[in-house]
Amino acid sequence: MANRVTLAPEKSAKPAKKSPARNGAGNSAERERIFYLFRRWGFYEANLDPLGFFAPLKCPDLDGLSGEYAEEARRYYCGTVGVEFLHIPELDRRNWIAEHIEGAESQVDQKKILERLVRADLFEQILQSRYLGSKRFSLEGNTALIPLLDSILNVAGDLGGVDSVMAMSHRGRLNVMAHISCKPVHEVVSGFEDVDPRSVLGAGDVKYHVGATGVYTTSSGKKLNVHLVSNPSHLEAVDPVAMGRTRAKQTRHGVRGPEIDRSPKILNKVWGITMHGDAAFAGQGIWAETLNLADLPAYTVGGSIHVIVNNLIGFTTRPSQEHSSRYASSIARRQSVPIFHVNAEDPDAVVRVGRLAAEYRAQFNSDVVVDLIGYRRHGHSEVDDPTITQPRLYERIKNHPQLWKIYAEHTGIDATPVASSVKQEYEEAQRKAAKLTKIPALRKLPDYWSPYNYGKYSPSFEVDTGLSREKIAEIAAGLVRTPAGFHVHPKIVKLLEQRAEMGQGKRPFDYGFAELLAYGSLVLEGSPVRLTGQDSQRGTFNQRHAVLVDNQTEEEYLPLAHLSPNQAFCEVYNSSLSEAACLGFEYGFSRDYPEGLVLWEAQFGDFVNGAQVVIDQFISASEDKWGLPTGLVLLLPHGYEGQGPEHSSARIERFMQLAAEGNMNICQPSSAAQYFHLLRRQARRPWRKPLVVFTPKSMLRHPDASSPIEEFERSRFLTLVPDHEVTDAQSILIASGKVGHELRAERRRRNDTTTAVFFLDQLYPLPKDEIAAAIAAHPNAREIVWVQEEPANMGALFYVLPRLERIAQARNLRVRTVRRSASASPATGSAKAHELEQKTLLTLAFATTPNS
Ligand SMILES: Cc1ncc(C[n+]2csc(CCOP(=O)(O)OP(=O)(O)O)c2C)c(N)n1
Repeated sequence: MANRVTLAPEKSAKPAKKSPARNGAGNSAERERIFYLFRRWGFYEANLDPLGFFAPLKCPDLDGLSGEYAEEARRYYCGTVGVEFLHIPELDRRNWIAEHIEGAESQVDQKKILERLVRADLFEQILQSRYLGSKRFSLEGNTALIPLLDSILNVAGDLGGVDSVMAMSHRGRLNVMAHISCKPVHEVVSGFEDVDPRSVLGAGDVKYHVGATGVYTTSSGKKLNVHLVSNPSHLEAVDPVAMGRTRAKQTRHGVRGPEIDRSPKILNKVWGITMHGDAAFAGQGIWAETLNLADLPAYTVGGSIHVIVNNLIGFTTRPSQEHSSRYASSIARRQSVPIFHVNAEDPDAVVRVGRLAAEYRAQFNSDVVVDLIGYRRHGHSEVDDPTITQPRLYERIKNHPQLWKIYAEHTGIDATPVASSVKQEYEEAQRKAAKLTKIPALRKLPDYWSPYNYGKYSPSFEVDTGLSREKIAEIAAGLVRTPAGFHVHPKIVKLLEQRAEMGQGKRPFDYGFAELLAYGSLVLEGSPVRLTGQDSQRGTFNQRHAVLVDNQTEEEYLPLAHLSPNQAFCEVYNSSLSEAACLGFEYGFSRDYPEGLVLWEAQFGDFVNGAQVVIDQFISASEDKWGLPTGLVLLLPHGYEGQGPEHSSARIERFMQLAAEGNMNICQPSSAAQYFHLLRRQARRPWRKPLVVFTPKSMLRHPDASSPIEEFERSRFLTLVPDHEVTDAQSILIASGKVGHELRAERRRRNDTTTAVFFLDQLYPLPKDEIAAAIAAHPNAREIVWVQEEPANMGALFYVLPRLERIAQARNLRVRTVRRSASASPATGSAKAHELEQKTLLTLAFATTPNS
């Protein structure tokens, strides 16, 4: 294998398009046999690595094949493009690819390609010379990415595209910002100047993580908004976020009242394009989870284009240490997705592959993978010395010319004029950046954000959330209505009867129906609702039944989508069995649907830790890092009920630890009506913050937590629920969630009239004034007791205690805490041990301290 790939000569002599099946007469069977083998195995022998280290693999099935047919097929399938597509079961898709690969080559604009390569390379070089020693994660070695994206966007624009949502990590990000997101070069470069550090103390992000939005103009003059999604360092975590944003933008284009149009016309308006490193593509689970969402009704975006910016290295690690497969892309083979491998030093082939990928996506609304194989000119970052670990590779790279020079020589186009004008232009941009005194503002949020506030809380955001009895009755009637001929399951017939009674005020509401009442009221008021989670349609605890299933046909019916022809849309989906990708997707959706109530539900609260990266990097911090708000809701079943260490805790402590600067609301509603008001508050307030809700399990239908209809008429969610049963308490117990009900039951059992029990329904921001006011209603109280089910090292204890102590100090009250002993695991595995522990908690809570 030569050290350097010689570019394939301009191939003009390919035969005209012909269907593989319709080809020739006499020897057609033999031709077809040979072509089949090359279609099946040819990619192994393709010449994909510009430096020749990743050599073609001799394939026994192709060994010894010669003659006219073999030569022709080899030209198509073993050149600088290798296609994996015979794992796709759909024949029309396979035929489409074969016809396009074996058809006449499309024209490319070589002058334009050269100009883009010059820009991509010189951009990096100017940064290298001006900011030596700064990290920029250069694209050099894979600069063909820029013409590749050009060709994808050109097709997108011609097919009606108006938006493209892009995700990528560090590598080449600045280059893409400048050349694809079309952020002015001096603004991109300004990141290196690091002006005005005081404006971002404790906040902001590094230059190669922030997002960029701009307008891209295609060759035919079409305009596309390009949104490069802000990205944390955690590789691939941004993928589901970009997909969720794509889906939300498509939904915006397709909403027709309660209906959403997902026809190809709408899907082609918004194009999701994700870029990946080869090591990350092969290794990161969140990416595998995201890919699996591609064709699911809850998540599909009508196909995304995935580009592996493959430099055959990950930091210092070789591919043979990164993945068990020959290609980094192989995980995509589990789905009906074609994979185009292309040598990044054949820019004409790269552009053609980009075009094919985009056309395929539009034709079949399918995902596509483009594996762009180049190299990495510098170390992992520019301050790393790669010769320590890859001396042979870097010896070769040292003498390897830049792509634009290779391409100029190959095409015979004189690159000197364009190179000198681009150089001048970028040097001028650098000088302009050096003179800036303020960080250029991120592009402003889209117009649909303008009715909403974020940032600091103001009491003026509060709105009444109660409903009149008539309204409740009307919504409830709609929620129990089924279409004529729909066969309702006998158990659900009973449930619907009970729900009808709730709506008429004849029986108290449980959580399940209170929740649906909230959603129903919102869609009627014009706020869309989207709820996803594992088994969320029925509800893990058999409590929700948002989606009804015909007992004979298994057809599904969502009453929430049929309340009125003028309502907003409602979607309730069972999700894939993923936490990270599914939560990331909903975060992305919420970013582009502020007017909607977007909820993600964990099956049990503890499973949320599978999505910890999304919580840490996006939900709790995106406003602080990137100025990007969200009103996403997390529903996390929580409560100590003797089900063992794994089904008890949604890890309240982790959310409390992430809480700062008013970045989210963390709540545990103590009754069905409180849950109803909380959900309505989240949607109706003109203020967007993430909301974490710890939801009940055994209390879902418990009479103590059920609410009479009057509770839905009252105006608002109470952050603290005071105690009206005991008027002059000596001891005040403060708890959140189920244990509060157990404390009140224990008080009844003891005929205790001296102990008040408050529910803290909002843990963060802590309602200090409300707590102080409720305490003041008990002037003879001697102590405040914080009671929690969680062990001492968990729950809200560490957060609440010092703040309660400050409130208590003002009244000279003692503060005690009652909780399980600190523990390495959240809960006991024995139901009996749990009972004993729970009894002890209650006993200790009522063990009032003697008069002091
Ligand atoms: C989840 C995660 N683990 C580890 C890292 C540290 N890290 C940053 S880049 C990198 C190598 C990535 O290699 P590859 O995906 O091939 O992209 P490249 O940098 O080569 O373009 C690693 C391990 C990270 N950013 N995220």
